[in-house]
Amino acid sequence: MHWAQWATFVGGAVAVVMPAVAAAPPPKPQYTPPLSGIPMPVEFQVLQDRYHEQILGSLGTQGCTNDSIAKRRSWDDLDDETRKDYIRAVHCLASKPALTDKSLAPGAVNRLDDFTYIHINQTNIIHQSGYLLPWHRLFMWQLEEALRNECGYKDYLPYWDNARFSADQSKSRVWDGNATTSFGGNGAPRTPPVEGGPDSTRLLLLPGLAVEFWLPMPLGTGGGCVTTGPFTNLTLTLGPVAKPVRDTANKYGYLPTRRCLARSFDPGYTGGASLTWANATSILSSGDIGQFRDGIERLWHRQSHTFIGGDGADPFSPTNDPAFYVLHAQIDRLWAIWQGQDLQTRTYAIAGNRTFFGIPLDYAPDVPPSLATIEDRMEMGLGGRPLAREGMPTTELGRCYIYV
Ligand SMILES: [Cu+2]
Repeated sequence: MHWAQWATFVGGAVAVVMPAVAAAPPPKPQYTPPLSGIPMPVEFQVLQDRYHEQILGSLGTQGCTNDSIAKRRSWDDLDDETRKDYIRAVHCLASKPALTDKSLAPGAVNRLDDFTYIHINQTNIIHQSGYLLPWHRLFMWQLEEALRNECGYKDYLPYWDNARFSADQSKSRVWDGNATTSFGGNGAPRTPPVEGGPDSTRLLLLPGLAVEFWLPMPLGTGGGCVTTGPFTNLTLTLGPVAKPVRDTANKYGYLPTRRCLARSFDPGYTGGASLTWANATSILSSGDIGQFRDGIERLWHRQSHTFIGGDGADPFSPTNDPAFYVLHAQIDRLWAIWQGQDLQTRTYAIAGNRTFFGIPLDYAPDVPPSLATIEDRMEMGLGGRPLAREGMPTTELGRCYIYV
């Protein structure tokens, strides 16, 4: 694809003026500042441009091509019809029966719960490990396929461009609380109010590890049910899993616990100090996958979840919050841009242990830490057991998408 054509969909409404003289060099890609949020700085544009060039340059004339490649876009750049259609399709999955075996998870009621079940089941293997990126890439592709094939969604998985809204995340169309085109806003304040304010933390136990691991979680500014947007009546049944007490009766939250969707926005992760363009650019400048995976997990992924708080911040069942998928699409986008700086050496790069920080699991406490390889199998749920390397390219093995 010619840069001029490319820029028209990258920039949306951009009109690229063709040179008057046919022999003149093609115009440089035009980046149009968005209508909202902080424009993409030039350092990030350079990285994104190279990713686009590399991916498009790698495509052939069969399978995934320049014409067939899907564009995953910022939620803030979709039109309202597409946003409404996405939300409709999420509700559609929430209304279809779960496929997960009831004996595995009695609380799995609907198709969204199938995704939450396997995320809970794999949490200690797919976070702070080598599988973080390929597992979630496949996971979200499966969700995208379900939205499209089972519920008729026409577009592709959008992402929450949190860098663009680092000054105030609530200004993003993801969080503006609109009844049909957003994911809703903050949760209601806790009643009675907690001591210590939004910055104080409580410790949550992560079950399943051979050591006691308590995760500090800020209390945030909400904590109650989401009161705006299209998910105010969403009923959750799986989770919560990370709790302030040891819950031996419902260790992984597989038993039904009917409740609303809770959020607790954390002011510590909005207001310009984190989730910024500068931090994203810095993470993308990582020279190897070990540095990149550590950076994105420690400096981006965690902050994104903690900003949302509530159900979306439970490390096991954050998928209960439909915003999980736009959050992780942004993680996937940053990985794709990193890979796209050098597809040859970076597409299949992997670094990390086979479990959460290499900690043995409680059912196998004597297994020493070992390193993940791209030939390892990953559990995707409903019988899917692909190799890690099968979760790495974005334009092969049935996948065909690019982030714009
Ligand atoms: Cu996850």
